[in-house]
Amino acid sequence: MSAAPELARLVLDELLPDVRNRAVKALGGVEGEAVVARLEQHHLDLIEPLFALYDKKADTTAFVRRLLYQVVATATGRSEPLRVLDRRREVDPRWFQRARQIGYVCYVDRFGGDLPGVRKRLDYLAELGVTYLHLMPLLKPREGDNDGGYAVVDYSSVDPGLGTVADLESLAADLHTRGMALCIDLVLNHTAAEHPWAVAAAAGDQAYRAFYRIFPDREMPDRYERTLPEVFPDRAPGSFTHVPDVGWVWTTFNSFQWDLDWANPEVFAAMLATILELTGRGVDVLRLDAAPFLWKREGTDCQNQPEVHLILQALRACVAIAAPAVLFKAEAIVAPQQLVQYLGAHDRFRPECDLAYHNQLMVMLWSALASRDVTLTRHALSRMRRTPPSTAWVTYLRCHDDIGWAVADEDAGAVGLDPTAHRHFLSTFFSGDYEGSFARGALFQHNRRTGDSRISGTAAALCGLDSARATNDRVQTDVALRRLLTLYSVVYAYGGIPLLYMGDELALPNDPHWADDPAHAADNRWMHRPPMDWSAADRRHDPATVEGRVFAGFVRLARVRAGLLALRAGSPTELFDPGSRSVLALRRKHPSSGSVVALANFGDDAVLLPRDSALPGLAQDSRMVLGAEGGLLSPYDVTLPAWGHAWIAEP
Ligand code: OTU
Repeated sequence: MSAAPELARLVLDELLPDVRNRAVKALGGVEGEAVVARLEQHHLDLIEPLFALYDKKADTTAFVRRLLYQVVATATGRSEPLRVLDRRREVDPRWFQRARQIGYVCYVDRFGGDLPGVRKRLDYLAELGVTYLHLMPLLKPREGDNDGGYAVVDYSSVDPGLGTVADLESLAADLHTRGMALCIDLVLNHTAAEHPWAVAAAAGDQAYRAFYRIFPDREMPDRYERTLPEVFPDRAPGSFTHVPDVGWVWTTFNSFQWDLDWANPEVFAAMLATILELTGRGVDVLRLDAAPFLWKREGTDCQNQPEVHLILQALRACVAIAAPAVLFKAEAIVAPQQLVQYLGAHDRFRPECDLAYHNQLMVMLWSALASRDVTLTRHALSRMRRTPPSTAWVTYLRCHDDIGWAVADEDAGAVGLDPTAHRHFLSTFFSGDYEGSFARGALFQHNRRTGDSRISGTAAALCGLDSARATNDRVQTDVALRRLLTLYSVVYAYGGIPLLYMGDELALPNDPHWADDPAHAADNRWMHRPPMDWSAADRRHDPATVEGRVFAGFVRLARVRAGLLALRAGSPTELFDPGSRSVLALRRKHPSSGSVVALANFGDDAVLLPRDSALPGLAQDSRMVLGAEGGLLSPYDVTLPAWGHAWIAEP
């Protein structure tokens, strides 16, 4: 990268006067100068990675100049309401770390029918304290099976079944009026096979062939596949698809999802244009789908390559100049050591994504639930590298995907578990096949070669609610609900933006009709993507119902969380051992407001924690702010019921 600073200087010297002219002319002196300042602030974070990625392929100077003009044009063309958001968030760059941030994830059609329908449901979300709405893929997908929208044919249009671009803009504006942010998916790794770029490539257009990775024969695919894991071994084995008259196309996921070749600078430019366009629609957060897969290298698993991070850093810098209100969220469901890097936690910090899914927390919560033992959970989470204070996790329990058992061999080994056996136990337990298991999930993508499998099922079903309801067992129903809320109490306390997955607030069961749609029948992830049950939602204020109890639990979690400064993101979470194998204990500190301790019991029995030994250092007049008992904290001990939880706050 040695020549990059020199190049950066050149570019800046040449561009600055012109950018200043344009920006001041478009936005006036105050705002125009801010654009110039952003360019000065971020240009190195843009130029260095681009230089490292593309210098051998393109005239980097000309390429950078071209991109920067696009970026500046976006900045100067932003609407006034969006520039107000830019301004606010530049003044308050940690806005997304607030304790009052609560996320909600849903499918547009399954939640509200269409985008205008979602607008009508915002009061419902407000009841849950939601400040961040992640709408599942909504850009125009291919017809038929499109992997839940992750196979896009047109990044500039909204799926006509869901609405229009204007509807998206109106929804974003509504959300902003309510202080809510909008997150949407951006599928960066691949397009649909029917995307015009892919169609042109298939027709022989050389420029577009270079957008994808297409091989004339099996030689290279075979070489890559020696070290490539399969993502969908059942449904879409291998990582390449033979397309007649075209060749072998790299398709990491389904055969209709063609991987883009990010080694081609024109792919970078094209996706940047897409991103810049979306920032203009009022989108606040882009979920970068399948980020780890962007760069391929023979002899590796083709995930988390260093170039992936360079790409994200360069895109990040572009957006920081063009639309500083907008955040990136990494969807990198990878091992913990690799995961933190998406937040910029490399040996040297580099601004990268602002948010990333804490999939390790998610996996470790389920692991603790099945084993009634938090030793592995505590060990694995404590071992993670600290994340930069300017970033935040999104914490979650369930999402639309399967659960893959990302249990690191060294973590399992360190606590005396056989990693393969433990992963196998988790799959067997949550599929319900394990003797005495309360869970009712299903195996996803069982790999006959490696023996690995993942799990599908709603949170409620995995917590035992479906099995309890099937036998009308009131006691087990109660226990299942406690498990669900206790798991979520950790998600809400961990320090990040907690994401509530649509339907969990009503403990929705697995969708019994998931396979009825032929486009879904081969993919059992649809069992945990049930349509919103609005008649169940109508019972949410009735405490005599399951829905009423769960919903009230979530409302309470949100309300209490919002008042606890220590739960804001941006500072480390400390896990400690309160002297019980079944109790996960964590402490969050805030410099001015005192700490919060969150306790979650994963055991079948109540646990009594003597205050002196289990919770040392906690201020005498601390209060129980959340928990079965509520109210005052005994000076002597804390009792956690089976599957119960408690939050204790220092005054
Ligand atoms: C993502 O998931 C989406 O969340 C899935 O719904 C899509 O099917 C997929 O991309 C393709 O677009 O492997 O099993 O490390 O784990 O990107 C799901 C990230 C997946 C991958 C993740 C991927």
